[in-house]
Amino acid sequence: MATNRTFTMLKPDAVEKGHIGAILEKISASGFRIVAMKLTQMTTADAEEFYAIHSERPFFPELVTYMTRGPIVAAILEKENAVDDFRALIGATNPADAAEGTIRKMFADSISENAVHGSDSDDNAAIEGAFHFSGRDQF
Ligand code: DGI
Repeated sequence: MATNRTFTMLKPDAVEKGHIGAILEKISASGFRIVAMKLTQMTTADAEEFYAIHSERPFFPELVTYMTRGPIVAAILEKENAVDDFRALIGATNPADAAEGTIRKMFADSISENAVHGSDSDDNAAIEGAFHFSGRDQF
């Protein structure tokens, strides 16, 4: 299976609760190599662009407010089958539906504050990684 990359954000709720270390530990222990990483805060324009696909959904204003209210950890991760394996590691969008041992089951409280993002395709991983990192920031 090919080595490829995915993009993740540890969202404001996870950072506020002090879960950065525990989540990164779980990501590393699951075999992902950190290719790029930073603590940053999204502007309203950033969040509206990043989540543009959801702009017509009723939860969109709440999503933008949540994602901009404090710092996030943005990172690019590398592993064989990275996109699918990382989606499996984080679990279902709604933590109530997430499997035991997944990051959302362990660290998220609700569908609207679900602790972590993971790209849903190789194409989106490349787009989302480039949204946050230039080529020279990727190792
Ligand atoms: O790829 P995911 O993050 O698992 O899910 P997604 O791309 O469908 O949605 C992006 C984010 O939008 C998700 O992590 C949380 C939020 N969201 C999605 N569906 C709902 C939602 N928030 C609320 N409040 N209600 C929803 O139905």
